Amino acid sequence: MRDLPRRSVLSLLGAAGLAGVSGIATAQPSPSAPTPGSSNADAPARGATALAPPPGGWRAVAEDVRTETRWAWKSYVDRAFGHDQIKPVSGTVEEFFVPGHPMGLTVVEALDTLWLMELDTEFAQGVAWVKANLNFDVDAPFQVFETNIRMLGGLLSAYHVSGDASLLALARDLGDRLLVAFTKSPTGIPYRYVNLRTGAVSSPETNLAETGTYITEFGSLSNWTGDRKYYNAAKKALKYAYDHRTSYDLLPWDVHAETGAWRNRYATIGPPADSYYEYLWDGWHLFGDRDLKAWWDTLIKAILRHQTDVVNGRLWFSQVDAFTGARDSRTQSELASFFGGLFAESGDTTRGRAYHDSWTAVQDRYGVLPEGINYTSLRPTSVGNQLRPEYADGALFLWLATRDELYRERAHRHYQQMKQTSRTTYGYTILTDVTTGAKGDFCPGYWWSEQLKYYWLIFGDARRFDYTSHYLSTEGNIFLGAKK
Ligand code: IFL
Repeated sequence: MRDLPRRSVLSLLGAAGLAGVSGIATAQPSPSAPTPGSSNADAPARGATALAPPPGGWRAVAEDVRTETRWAWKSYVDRAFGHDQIKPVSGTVEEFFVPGHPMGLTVVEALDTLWLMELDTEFAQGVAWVKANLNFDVDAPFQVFETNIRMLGGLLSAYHVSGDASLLALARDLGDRLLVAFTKSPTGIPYRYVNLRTGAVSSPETNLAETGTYITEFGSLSNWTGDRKYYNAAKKALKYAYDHRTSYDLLPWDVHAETGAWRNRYATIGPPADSYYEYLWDGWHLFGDRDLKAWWDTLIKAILRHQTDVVNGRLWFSQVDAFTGARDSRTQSELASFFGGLFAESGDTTRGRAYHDSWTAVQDRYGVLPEGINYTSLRPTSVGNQLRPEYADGALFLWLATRDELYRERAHRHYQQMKQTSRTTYGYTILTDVTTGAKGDFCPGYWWSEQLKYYWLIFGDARRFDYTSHYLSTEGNIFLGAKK
């Protein structure tokens, strides 16, 4: 494994399935994918949309994002400091991992965002809390996937931006405790839960995302500690699922960690599969591992061939039977909307744009994306919105790849809409119904790590972010590209 890959790669993604998508019927595949770890830094794409920036320019929008972050952080510190999540309507708290046992989730999720925004007092306050309080010797089962992307990822990104060795030591301690979920499994697919103190594992019934969303956290831990065991465990789990793909090169989304048997027949790009695919690309991007690139190429080609579904001129990806390729459902989870950005990162900005366009039609209709839709009618299948970042994530990575102002416009509308619908007494909250605007009382940890950061990077021309070489994890954690 190498620290910083330097190879150029060829895009193996064709334009299959795009014919008939509104405005891009003659779309061609992008001639080449970006060098891993890089993006097209300055050049706007040919055909980029000429849009006037808002009054005051994008910098003013970025400053507003920073002001909102500082305000929400103050409420969190005043009302909930050290608790996993604030309930911003009532000003009370909620734990995420273990009932009644705070792990400071919001602190850990927020750290690299605060640093990138140059909110140095707040960053120092968060790091001080972590050093004084965070302890993983807890006698309780922790969900391996969530603990990895949120806590391990948050500590690693805080280490990346600060170079503070005590944060890496905490990350290593946590990594060792999580690793047991992999090493105790006969297949190498991790159990869903591990007791962080005793190492007792539970819940072998798992899924694709919880099988394969580790390689960038575990790989960065390997790079920074010099111990390859974390990378190897994460790759083994990815490989097990890949090696057992169906004859259609598709992966059902549920699997058993002990037997390795698929637990259902169906393939989706949404949850609970989504970030398995994301981490194949990301592992190649970050570590230059050719196996991961080859697995990505095979699986994405099959997804494009069997799951592409163009309805009313819009690009979607249906749920299909992985053993026959037959369509099962025309619903789509909002969580899949980050794929627009993932396509762009992999060099396919045409398809990325088309998929982001599809979700833009949903945003235009409801203001805020519902958790799920039937894409033939665009009607919600689930009317809530858990303060989701995926559409802004897609906008950022499409903008990084093309520099088309269109994506800033879209991210700006997402931000404005969030301010209008989710801002409340002590921060930002989820919506229980996007069609009525009814609010819940809960601010998820990822809000601090994801959309605040995505907005800051897309509007801010951030001095501390390397726009030419960077990596953000599925949780938005930065493992490459902090400019100190
Ligand atoms: O934890 C977040 C992360 O982006 C992810 N899945 C869902 C969350 C945000 O919606 O991988």
